[in-house]
Amino acid sequence: METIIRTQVAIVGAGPAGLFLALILEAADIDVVVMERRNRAYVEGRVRAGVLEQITVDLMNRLGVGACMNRDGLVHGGAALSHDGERFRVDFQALTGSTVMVYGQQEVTKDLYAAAEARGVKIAFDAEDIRLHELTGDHAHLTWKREGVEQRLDCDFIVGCDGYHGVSRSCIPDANLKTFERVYPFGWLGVLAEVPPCNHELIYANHERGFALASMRSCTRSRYYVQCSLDDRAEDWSDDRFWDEVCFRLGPEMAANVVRGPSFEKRIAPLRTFVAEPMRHGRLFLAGDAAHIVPPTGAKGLNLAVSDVVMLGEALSEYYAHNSSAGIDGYSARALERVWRAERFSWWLTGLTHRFPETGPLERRLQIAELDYIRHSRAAQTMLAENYVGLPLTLARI
Ligand code: RFL
Ligand code: PHB
Repeated sequence: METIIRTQVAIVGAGPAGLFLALILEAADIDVVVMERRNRAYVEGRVRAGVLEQITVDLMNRLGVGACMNRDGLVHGGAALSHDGERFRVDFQALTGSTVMVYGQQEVTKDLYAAAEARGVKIAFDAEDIRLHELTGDHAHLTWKREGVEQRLDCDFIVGCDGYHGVSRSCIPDANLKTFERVYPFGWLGVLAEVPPCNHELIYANHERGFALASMRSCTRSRYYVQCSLDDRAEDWSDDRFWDEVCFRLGPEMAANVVRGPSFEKRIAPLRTFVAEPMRHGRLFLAGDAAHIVPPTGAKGLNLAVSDVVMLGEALSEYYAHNSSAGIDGYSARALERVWRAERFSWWLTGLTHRFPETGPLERRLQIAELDYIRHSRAAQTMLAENYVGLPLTLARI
């Protein structure tokens, strides 16, 4: 038997993009239903991003979900870059007036779920085999199965917030979608450990043996990454091997500060640059990782998901409050302009800090020359800083 329900906006995917959008629309009195393939514990358990731009911090506060972040998050006014242990700091705050917030995506997700539950936002978990129908007509709807029973949701619009591997993007005919993709020839092995961080701010380290990143979740919990081969498996990396490699790549001075401890999460993530455009097809909009992926080097992924849904939230509010399609018609172009800037930054920072198969002695000396240039050029540091803290939602023009 089929169950039919109706809403104004159906959101596919209850990751950060889907949940932020649901809360934005709920605050504007727009009816939403969120469909999630997994269960809540699974989504809350995913360890991912750690750095929030000011636009994300502002949105959390505007939605009234910022209390834990304001209490537990760490405000960082800068970060360090290093090569072979030679380290220098880029002062974001002095260069741009802005800071970033170190607060885990896992915590953001928990805060969003708590608010969604308290505000009665409808989220259907364990929704199997979601399909999107009639995207270009006036009868857009979704179907899915729950415990074998087919369900149907009629709606005005569908927003695909279902990540890179989701179903939404694949519903757009090839002829209507242009994609750009680069898969990097290495991965990041990430570890979480209940030990104090080695430095009070993040360190992005270029080393002859490959990239390393020292990050954190709190004053007692560290997050480290090392560039690894795509053929590696996390099991190949004992904790000892991991700590030895982190210390080696950060250089002896920082290594002396690294506190080792048992890892409680160890995983390899692939790196990808990907953009699909446009981010709209008829009554379907794409937002977040469903439309674009950045390598994690610039900490942009989650923040880009946020800028998309802020723009889409404004556009849908305008549509419902003023019966105007101008915002939804302009959404894709507006979002993509910022997406491409962040793609460029993440691609550039990845190129500057990683070892590629083609990195020979010449390429490495060029990387070091560029790092030295950044170290001694206020203009170069400002470029890095303004991109790292996040470009404004409406891009400045000179
Ligand atoms: P998500 O988080 O992938 O959520 C998508 C949701 O959709 C569900 N889903 C479906 N639901 C229904 N039907 C289907 N067919 C579905 N298919 C999928 C999924 O179960 C899931 O719940 O995408 P979203 O919301 O767009 O959020 C994007 C961010 O999660 C992502 O960009 C960041 O994690 C990227 N990222 C970082 N971003 C930052 O801004 N700062 C960082 O410091 C940062 N570090 C990182 C990162 C990503 C990493 N990995 C693992 C790729 C570090 C790493 C290692
Ligand atoms: C993290 O803490 O997980 C993190 C921080 C900065 C990045 C990527 C990941 O660029």
